[in-house]
Amino acid sequence: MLISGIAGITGITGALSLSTPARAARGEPERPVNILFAIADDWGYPDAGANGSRAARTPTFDRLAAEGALFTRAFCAAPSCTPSRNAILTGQAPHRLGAGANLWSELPATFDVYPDLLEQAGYRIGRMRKGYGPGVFPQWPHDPSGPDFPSFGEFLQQQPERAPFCFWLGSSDPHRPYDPELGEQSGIDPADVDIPPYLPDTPEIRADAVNYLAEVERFDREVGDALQLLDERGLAENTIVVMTGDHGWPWPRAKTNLYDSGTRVPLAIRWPGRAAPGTVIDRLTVLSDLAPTFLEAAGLPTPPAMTGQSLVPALSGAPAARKFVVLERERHSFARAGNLAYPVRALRTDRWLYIRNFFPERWPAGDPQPPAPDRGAFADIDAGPTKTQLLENRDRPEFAEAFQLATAKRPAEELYDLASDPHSLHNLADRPASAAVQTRLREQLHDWMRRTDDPRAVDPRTDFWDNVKYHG
Ligand SMILES: [Ca+2]
Repeated sequence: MLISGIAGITGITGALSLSTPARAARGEPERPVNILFAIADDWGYPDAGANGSRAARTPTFDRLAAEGALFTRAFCAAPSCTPSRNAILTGQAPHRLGAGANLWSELPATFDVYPDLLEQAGYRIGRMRKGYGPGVFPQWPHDPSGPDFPSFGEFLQQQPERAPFCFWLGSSDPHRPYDPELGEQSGIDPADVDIPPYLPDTPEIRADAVNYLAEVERFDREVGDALQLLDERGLAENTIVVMTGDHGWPWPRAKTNLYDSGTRVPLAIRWPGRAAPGTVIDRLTVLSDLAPTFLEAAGLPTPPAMTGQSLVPALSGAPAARKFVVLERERHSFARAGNLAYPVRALRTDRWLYIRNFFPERWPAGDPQPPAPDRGAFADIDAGPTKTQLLENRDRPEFAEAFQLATAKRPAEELYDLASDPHSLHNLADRPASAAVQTRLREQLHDWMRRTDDPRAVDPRTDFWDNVKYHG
């Protein structure tokens, strides 16, 4: 087993409360740790206290970071609910999951997901609220993230003493739409909100952001309640707690985009005895790394199909070995005539972001003309006050640039130097000074796509994901 170094817990009853080394010291067989996975819906990297936010108060996230490890370069595999969650569950890059790379799709039951693998190894599994998806799963006995429970507390009440558990705490916060009353009650000062340079800075957009941050804080409180349950039951020392979100915030040029605004996520992991308190990990990490991490924690091998890499070495202090992560997207919502996808791959290094847009003739945020009577314009941008204001004022000088950045067609290749341009506003592709790095990153991306059986490595303009059934 992989657990080591934790101080033995004494004076607490209940088999689950005993730390693994304490059992080992008494000659008893080591027992796997419990796993609590808390995932927000559309929570961007900047919006946590430990990540430097002035406006968001996230004492639970900050506590997990202080008592464990804070990951500063974690990314979702795809900035869209369904493929991001599928990558977490399967430990695989979305392009390997067939229809599962699209929003509102069907995940074929042929793919192994970590909750099932843990269940087969003796874990009890469960989930609350948003798990897999949105999508359908007719071949599965329950949601691929686990059977449904009303709350973590009710799941724990039924927990047998001697079995380990794996629970998916899936919040719907801070997904749109928002309740302005919650924002008002939060007391968050709109003046403390950091408006990124790809958006106009208006009172309406600040108010919209306050409502979003109020839901971030509600998620943080909910996870805080779960930590309290672990404390009360003496389970904290033997439970891995992971807190993250499925992709960036639901704003124009963020969610569904492969810029950091869409892909970079908060991630904290508390694992007593494994990650020293206050550890900061800048290793490039993708959320498909979690499945092999959970399996290794349970003493199980990583299935060869998983493209994710266990975080156990990084949590133990091993130096970063990974040079890049690959991010991707296929079809998000029904946003283009014919329900076409907007296929993109991106390679993210410590310094560079290289993006390949496979259909530069398509509109990245959706067609300007609604593709169907019940759809809006630019339908890959979530509806809300910010989108409304941006679209209604698109011709005014103070809105025009942000509107173009969010909606205009993009070249086949983009290249950004994140050291000087963290918001990816200045495309360096096809400039002589960056030609060498562009060529190197293009080749690294293609090589990774080929090695991981990405259909677009063979046929860059395949229509496979254009034709997958949309269940929304
Ligand atoms: Ca989401």
